This record gives sequence, structure tokens and C-alpha cells, in this order.
Amino acid sequence: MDDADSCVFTFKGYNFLRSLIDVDHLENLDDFEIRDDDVFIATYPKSGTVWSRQIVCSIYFEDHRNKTPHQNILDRIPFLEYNIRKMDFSKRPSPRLFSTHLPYYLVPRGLQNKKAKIIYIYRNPKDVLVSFFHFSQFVAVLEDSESLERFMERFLDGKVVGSLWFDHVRGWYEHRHNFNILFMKYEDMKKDLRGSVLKICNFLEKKLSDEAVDAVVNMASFQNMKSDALANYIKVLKEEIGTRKDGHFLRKGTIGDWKNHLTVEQSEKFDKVFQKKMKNVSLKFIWDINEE
Ligand code: PPS
Repeated sequence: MDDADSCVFTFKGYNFLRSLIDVDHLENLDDFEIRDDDVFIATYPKSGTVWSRQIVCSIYFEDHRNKTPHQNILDRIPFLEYNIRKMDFSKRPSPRLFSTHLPYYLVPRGLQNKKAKIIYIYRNPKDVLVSFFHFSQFVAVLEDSESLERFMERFLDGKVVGSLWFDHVRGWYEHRHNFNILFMKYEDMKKDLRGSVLKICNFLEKKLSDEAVDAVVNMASFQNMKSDALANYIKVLKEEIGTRKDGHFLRKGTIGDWKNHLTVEQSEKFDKVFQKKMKNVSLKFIWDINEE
């Protein structure tokens, strides 16, 4: 536990959101029984979790992509580590879909059977930082940093929910051979949503008609998600998590918003840490909307 930030609960070296945890559940995660056809969406917070959930849910469920869902997306793709609705995961029908912010070393051991599928979405960390900063001001369960400067300090120290971004991304990438995993960039999804949906379909071995792919793409557009009460997450945040003020979960949904928030000095400081921590990691990053 970190006294400086009581919203955080540190368990096995990783910072969980205190208000949502159940320690017994966390204790048992390592042994959680994995099925070969399970699918996991893994992300560091603010990297495209809700977006990829919308895509995967639309791929699997026709009623979801037709906007007549018989079940809520959070019931269809629950968080593995935050079992908010106290579901009995072992009784869920296959294929089970899950979302997780866990680092590679805390996911159930059974995932190393390399059969169950993991989609790992990563985003350039300056945009993650800015998105996280706004989110912290918006939701009541996170510590509200008075300034971006102060939040950046905590982010670069890993003193936030999700711990250190560098460890998360680097850890999953360096251990990718232990898992059946597809790495996707938030920025590629932004630049080519249809191509990204097809890539995900291919990984999931789901053959959809062109029409169905179009519907998935339409469901996952920023504009659609922001205006769709079933997708924009506002109700869940307001009623189940708690907010401090009015705002949107789908805030800007773009690449390079960090340029509007970080000073040159802050950006250079960030770059220095990035270069040190991500040395020899061959993942590509996109920092600007105009970058190829
Ligand atoms: S969380 O709280 O960890 O679940 O947040 P997460 O869903 O990972 O990330 C939230 C950011 O993703 C953006 N988002 C999208 N961007 C583009 N297109 C679509 N459809 C989309 N859906 C969500 C969301 O706006 C947050 O980013 P920012 O930069 O704050 O807008």
C-alpha cells in the first residue's frame, strides 16, 4: 500500500484501484482456470481499453453491432481483476471475453498455454499521460492531481493505478513469446480502423461479412461511441464509479494531444526517461497524427 495515494492498493508490486478490489479474488488469480478459447484484452489504463472492448464485443455479438444488445458490454467483457458485478466466471459460456490492466506477471498462469488469445493495445505514453491526468480530475475514485506537472511526476514514478507504464508495456512485449498475443497500436487503430478491425478478426479467427465488418467499424468510431449511451461509459462512471464533475470518458480520442498540454521542458524530460526505460524495445510508437 502507498500512503501517499490512498486510492491505490499495491499487491504483488502492482497498483490496483483500491475501491474496486477484492483481495481474495486477487489472491486466486494465478490459479484461475483458463479455457483454450478465452480471449483477453490487455491494456495499461488510458490506452484504448473501452474502444477495443467495443470492437471485440461487436465482432462476437450481432445484436451488439446492430445496437440491440441483450446484455451490457461490461457483462459480456468483464474486467478480470475487478470483478465488480461478482460474476462466477467459471460458469460463463465459452468463448469467455475479458478485459484486464494486469501486468504480464500477474495474469493467470494458464495463459501460458499459448492457446487462449490476448490482444494487447498500447498507446504513446505522452497521450496516455494526458488522458490519465484528465481522467483523474474527472472520476472521484482517483487522486485528483492539482497540476499536470505533479501528475507527470507520479506517472513517471509509477505511483498511479496501473503502476509504471514503461514496466507494463516493456514487460508484456519482452514476454510475448510466452503468450498467444497480438500487439496493436492505438494510433494504428485511429489511422486505419477498418484495417485494425480486420486484423483483430483474423487473430480471433472470426470471419465476418463485409457488411458486418462495416457495422463493427461504425460502432467503434469515436463519434458513434461518444454519442451512444451504451458505449460512452458515462452511466457506468456516474453510477458505479463516481465522478467529481461533468465530463466525458471519450474526451478527445486523438493522437498528439500531449502537444497541447506538455511544455517543451516537460516533453524533453519525458523523452529522457522514455529513451532510458525503453532502450532495446523494438516496438514502434506514433507521437503525432501526421506521422506515418
Ligand atoms: S480506461 O479508463 O483505462 O478504461 O481508459 P481507456 O479506455 O483505456 O482509454 C481511454 C481513452 O481512449 C479513448 N477512446 C477512443 N479513441 C479513439 N476512438 C475511439 N472510438 C475511442 N474510444 C475511447 C478515450 O477518448 C480516451 O482517450 P482521451 O485521449 O482521454 O480522449
